[in-house]
Amino acid sequence: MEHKSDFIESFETVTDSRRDFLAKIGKGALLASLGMFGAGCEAVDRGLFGRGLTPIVLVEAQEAGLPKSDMLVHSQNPFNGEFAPHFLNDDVTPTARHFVRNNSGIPERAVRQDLQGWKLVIDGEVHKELALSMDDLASFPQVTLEVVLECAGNGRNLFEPKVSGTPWQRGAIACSEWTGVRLRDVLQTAGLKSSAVYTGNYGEDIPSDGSEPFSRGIPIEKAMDEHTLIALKMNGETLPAAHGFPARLIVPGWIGSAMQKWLNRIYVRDQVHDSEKMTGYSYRIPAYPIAPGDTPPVEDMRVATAWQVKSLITRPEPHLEFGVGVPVKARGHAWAGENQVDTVLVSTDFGLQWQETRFIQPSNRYAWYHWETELTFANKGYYEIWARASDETGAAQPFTQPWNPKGYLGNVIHRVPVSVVA
Ligand SMILES: Nc1nc2c(c(=O)[nH]1)N[C@H]1C(S)=C(S)[C@@H](COP(=O)(O)O)O[C@H]1N2
Ligand SMILES: [Mo]
Repeated sequence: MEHKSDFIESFETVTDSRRDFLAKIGKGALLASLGMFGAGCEAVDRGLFGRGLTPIVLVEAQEAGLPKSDMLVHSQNPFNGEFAPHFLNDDVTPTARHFVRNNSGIPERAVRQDLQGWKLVIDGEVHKELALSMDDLASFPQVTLEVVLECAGNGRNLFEPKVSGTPWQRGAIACSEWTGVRLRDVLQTAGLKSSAVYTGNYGEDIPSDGSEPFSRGIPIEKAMDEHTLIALKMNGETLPAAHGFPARLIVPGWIGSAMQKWLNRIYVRDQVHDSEKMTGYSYRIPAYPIAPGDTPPVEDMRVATAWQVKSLITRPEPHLEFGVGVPVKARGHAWAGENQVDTVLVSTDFGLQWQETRFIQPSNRYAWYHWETELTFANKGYYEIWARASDETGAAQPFTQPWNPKGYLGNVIHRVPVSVVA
């Protein structure tokens, strides 16, 4: 494999000149100057010079085929959209049903599926800096895994009192099949120094307004886990623009924000990554339970990592009507971050009695478990189907949502209302 350290040097130079350039001219002049680089000017959210000499251009969601049909759209630019749980019934979530969560625009290169000028740089606390092409990545062993990918803010809309941020209901979650190379194999090729403790992950969606690009990181132990991937394919196909073409991280069991899209740099750090999205109240939760509405001091906040045990009811869909005594098939999924799911119990009487469910093991570690059962209602009336998962550690889903300031890691039980008629 070729290791182009001169590429890294030219990057540093370009970054510095970009900073001067941006300081000297306003945004209008910057947009006008894009003409020089042959970039179209229809798209609104544009950045310039991400890495190397190729300018990075961000485009609006429509150019990436968004929204997907049946999506509940929260915002257009940046694009954020999810699916109602009854659209998430598949064992493996098709790409057409995978939620999308973006902090900025989508790189034009992703829309064009254009690899020109793209490299994945590995630098920082490594013995050998790497700048890998897609061909380089293809030469590593390829691994395929079904992995649950869930936004840290999934379920935020269920927090009381309300919190700011995208008001995700229950659908910022999916379990697709991801194929790519082990991050470990790539880091071993670069050779980690003993000072390496964390990664700082970067993507090509660099905002044009000069605000800090979306960047998060993971501890070296998680980066070296055999299940942590640099994914190049989703459900057997080249990564779609919205999901991170040409490469993204897959960090099984952890919150979605750890899974950097449009990945172009892994900066190995000798300290916990200290980007904006790793510090303050961003993707961080209180170290202890707090009263709803309280804001703990920032030094009591901890980086959010793995998800807790959780389940979803995908059948029946809410507000259907059933006949007395007629069996109703209920079904859904369960997952537990880095733990194994143990049981999913179902209740139709507000938790007085619980019924066991048939349980289908996941196809691999970190994939969805599936559960199913039949329910019969002896009387007419209003009912709620409740599902409650527990994991191997004995943890189970709460009945009311514990509160935190940004509405992260919500795992309150799912309740589906139905009516029964005589
Ligand atoms: N470069 C980049 N990577 C990113 C993001 C982003 O805005 N930019 N959003 C993150 C968040 S918060 C989530 S939940 C997941 C969403 O992945 P998806 O859009 O493929 O569902 O991507 C993560 N990776
Ligand atoms: Mo997220």
